[in-house]
Amino acid sequence: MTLEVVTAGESHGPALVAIVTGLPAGLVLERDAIDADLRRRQQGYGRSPRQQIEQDAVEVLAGLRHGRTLGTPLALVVRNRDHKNWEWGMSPWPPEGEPSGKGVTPVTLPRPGHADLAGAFKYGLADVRDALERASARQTAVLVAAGAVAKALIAEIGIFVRGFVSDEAGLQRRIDEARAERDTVGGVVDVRAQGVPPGLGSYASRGERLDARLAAAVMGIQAVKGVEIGDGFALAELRGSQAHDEILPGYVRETNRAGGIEAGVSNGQEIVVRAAMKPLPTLMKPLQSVDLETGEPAEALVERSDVAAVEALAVVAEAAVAFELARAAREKFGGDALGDFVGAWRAYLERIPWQPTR
Ligand code: EPS
Repeated sequence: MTLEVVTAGESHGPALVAIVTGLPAGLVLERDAIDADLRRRQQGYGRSPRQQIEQDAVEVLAGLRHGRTLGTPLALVVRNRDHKNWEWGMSPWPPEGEPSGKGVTPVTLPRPGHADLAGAFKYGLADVRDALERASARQTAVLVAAGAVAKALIAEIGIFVRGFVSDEAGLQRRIDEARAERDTVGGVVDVRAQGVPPGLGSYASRGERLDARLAAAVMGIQAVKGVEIGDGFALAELRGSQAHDEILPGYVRETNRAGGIEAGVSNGQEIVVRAAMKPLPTLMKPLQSVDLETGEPAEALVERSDVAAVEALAVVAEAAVAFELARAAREKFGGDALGDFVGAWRAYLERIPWQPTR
C-alpha cells in the first residue's frame, strides 16, 4: 500500500491538477482546511502581483463523496484565474482568431537560474515559454492541496507537520532592500514533524530511507538548492562523542542532532528538515544571457515576478514533508479503510515502548 501523487498543469494554463492514489476509504477531508493551506501559500511578503489575481481554492473531481474518501483515486483541481489573460497564448488547442493577450510573442531570452535554457535544449523548443510554464513554482499550489490531504491522514495517527521561515525577523528588511534594487532574495525554511513514531522508512535500501525520501521531496520544490536533516552540515565539524543523541533510561533523548532520523528510519524524536532557497531567477535588472534566435548576447527575459517566495516555500515544504511521511506511514500501517490504518498504528504502539511527546 503506497500513497502517490502525480500533478499536471502549466502556470498560465487553465488549471493545475493532482491525482492522489493510495488513500484509505473513510478519511474525512475538510474543504476549508485545504483552502486555508492554499491561502497560506499565497500570502507572504515579497510575492508578485500574480497573487492578487489568483484566489486559490480546491475543487475535487473524484474520489470523495460527502467529504469522505472512497479509497479510490482522488482528483484535485486548482484553477488559474490568470488564464483568462493568456487564453490565446496558453490555449491547449491551436488557437483561433487573431493572436491577442499574453504569451503571443515567443520568449527567446533564457534567464540564468530558471528552466529556460536547459529546457529549450532538452526538448528542442523555439519558444522558451514551453519550458518555463511547467517549471514555474505555480505548480506548488496543487501540491499544497495534496499535502493538506496527507496532513489530514497523518493527523489520524497523531502526526503534525509545520513549516516556517527560519529567519523571519530579518526577512522583511532583506526583501525591501532587494526590491528597491530590483533584485531578489532567497532564504531558509524549517519543517518540523511531531508525533512521528519510530520505524517509518527503512535502512534496508537507499530508496526506503526516510531521510533520502524527505530530502528528495523537499529538493524537488522549485528554487531549493540545499536540504539538511537535523544538524546536517554542522555535524561534519563535530566529534562523534558530541554529534550523537545519547539513549537514556526509558529510551529518552535529551538532544536531537539527528533530526529524528537514524539510519534512514524515524527514531521517535521530532523530525527536523531545513531547506535553502536560492534567490528567484526572474530579475527586473536582468543578467546577461544569449538570444536563442540569433546566438547574440542579450539581456535575460524580464517579466512580472516575486522578490521572494520564502514564506510560500515554508508552506510548500510542509506539504512535501507531510506527503512523504504519509507515504511512509501507509507503507508501515497499510489498510483499505481508515480504521484498519489507525488500528495497525495502535497495535504497533502497544508493542513498542514509545510515547509521542508534544
Ligand atoms: C514564477 C513566476 C511568477 C510567480 C509564480 C512562479 O508567476 P507570474 O509570471 O505569473 O507572475 O508568481 O508563482 C505563482 C504563480 C504561484 O502561485 O506561486 C516562476 O517563474 O516560477
